[in-house]
Amino acid sequence: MIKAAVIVSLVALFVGSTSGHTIFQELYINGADQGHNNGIRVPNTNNPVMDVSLNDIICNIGLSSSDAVINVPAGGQVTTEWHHGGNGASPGDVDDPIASSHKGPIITYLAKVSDAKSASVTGLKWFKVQEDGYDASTQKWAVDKLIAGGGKYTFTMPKCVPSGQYLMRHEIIALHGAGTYPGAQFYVGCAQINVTGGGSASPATVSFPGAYKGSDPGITISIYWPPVTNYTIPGPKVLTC
Ligand SMILES: *[C@@H]1O[C@H](CO)[C@@H](O)[C@H](O)[C@H]1NC(C)=O
Ligand SMILES: *[C@@H]1O[C@H](CO)[C@@H](O)[C@H](O)[C@H]1NC(C)=O
Ligand SMILES: [Cu+2]
Repeated sequence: MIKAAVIVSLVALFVGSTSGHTIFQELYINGADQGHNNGIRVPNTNNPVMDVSLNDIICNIGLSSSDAVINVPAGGQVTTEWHHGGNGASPGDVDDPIASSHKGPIITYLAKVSDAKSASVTGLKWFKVQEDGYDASTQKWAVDKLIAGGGKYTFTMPKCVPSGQYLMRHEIIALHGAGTYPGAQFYVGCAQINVTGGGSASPATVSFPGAYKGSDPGITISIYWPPVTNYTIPGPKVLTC
């Protein structure tokens, strides 16, 4: 009974928390800083998208433009950087880079485009190149790694991704209020990249909106009780080379 009471109060605390949002705002390629907001369609708000049926779910809303296209060697290390506000790290802000309540997966998709700096975000065909959900053995979510990294999260661009320009849709799904839909919070941004030295994969693709449903087990889920043992990351299978 005591356990149940604690869980109920924790749920109330987390669901009531509206601050602690986050924005994807910087890229590092093999450790090299590509510059603040450079080559990224950055949203003008740190509020989450909550309706998976809207175009907002593609790359977020109020997007900035950038003439930069970031070269990403296939097989290279891609580090993304997120912060609570739009201007980088805010020391002393307990909700930077994101509130610790905002547990959930980190997922990345690519869509082939002919000109990444000008491509429209609608009507694209996306494939998943990275996903990181929940590790029941360590009880850590992908977001816990992001927080431990001070807002930085690193993954490997699969070496078989064909060379060329892409929009890279990078996403955190915060599940603290996801017991009913709408409730999951989607933090999304899109980078403009140019994969170099790539391979010859031809992965199956999905559309946004369309790839996610409110009823997906990884989108409507209570992460507090019962304990999560088998979190299912939403969307298609990740590309393997
Ligand atoms: C993408 O990379 C290729 C190979 O290095 C280069 O020739 C091309 O100019 C690059 N395109 C952009 C938009 O940066
Ligand atoms: C976990 O597995 C159960 C039983 O197979 C399933 O009903 C549930 O939807 C799964 N949960 C997630 C989050 O995938
Ligand atoms: Cu939030």
